[in-house]
Amino acid sequence: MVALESTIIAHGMPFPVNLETALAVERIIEEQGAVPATVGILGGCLIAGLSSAQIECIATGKGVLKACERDLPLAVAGKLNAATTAGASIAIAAAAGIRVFVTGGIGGVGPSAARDFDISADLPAIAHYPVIAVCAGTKAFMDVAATLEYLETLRVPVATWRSEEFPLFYCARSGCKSGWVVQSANEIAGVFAARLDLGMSGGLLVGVPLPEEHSLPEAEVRPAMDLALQKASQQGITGKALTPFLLAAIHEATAGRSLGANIALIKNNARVGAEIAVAVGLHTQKKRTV
Ligand code: PSU
Ligand code: MN
Repeated sequence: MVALESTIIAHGMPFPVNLETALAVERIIEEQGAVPATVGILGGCLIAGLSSAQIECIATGKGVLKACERDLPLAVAGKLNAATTAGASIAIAAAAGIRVFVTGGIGGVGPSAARDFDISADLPAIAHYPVIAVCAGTKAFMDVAATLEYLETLRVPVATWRSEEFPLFYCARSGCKSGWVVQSANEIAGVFAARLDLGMSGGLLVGVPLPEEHSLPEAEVRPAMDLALQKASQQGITGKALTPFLLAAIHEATAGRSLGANIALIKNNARVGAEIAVAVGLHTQKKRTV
């Protein structure tokens, strides 16, 4: 099974591409022989495996909360509808026994974390739950080098998929080396099994560069990001509102090209994630028969 998050649906992409992309991503996972499970909260119920109608509800609903992990009890007690972030989705996926999670970009260490402590709760969730997280990097406006340092502190092994460099979301390369280059889904499944065997609970992170033909030049993305960050600071946007604000501002500044890249990368991640899920399944089966 492959878990998917829903914040990208409710707060990361505009309607109707959000809905079309969410459903297309599920189809890609099925075509690879795995089972998709989009995660979200409806009427206070934590759900891993939303139906298409429920996904539509998250994609179109007004007032759908963005729930990170600390918001889960508030959403349950308040019987709310909420989209779950990567971290919250991983927590719910782990409770459901799902071992692989796919998203576009995870949250990371913010560009001024040394001053404002803006470090995404996605990172401790990846460290804590036994789930393999597949992404195209941290969102590009994060400090990638600091995010990789912090993942080391949190004891999260970080792999890069058939590339030396950790990807930069809209761009295939970030200039940061991962130190662990993987060539196959089977290799990831083997390391994940070894980690569990060693009694080290927690997950792995796999960075998958988006296909070169969809990669935006850094010279185009960097000014768009700088402009977006400047706007956010002028308008006093902080906390959980910051990521959705920046994604929309970058979309506008690149005349929609960032959205095209975002759609391409999540579909690509879904393909790789499904392959990993199948490998993890085979590994577990083999172990049972030994
Ligand atoms: N990347 C995207 N779109 C998104 C997100 C990431 O391309 O919408 C969401 C994910 O759900 C991620 C969350 O978990 O942003 C991180 O938010 P924050 O930076 O507030 O932790
Ligand atoms: Mn944040």
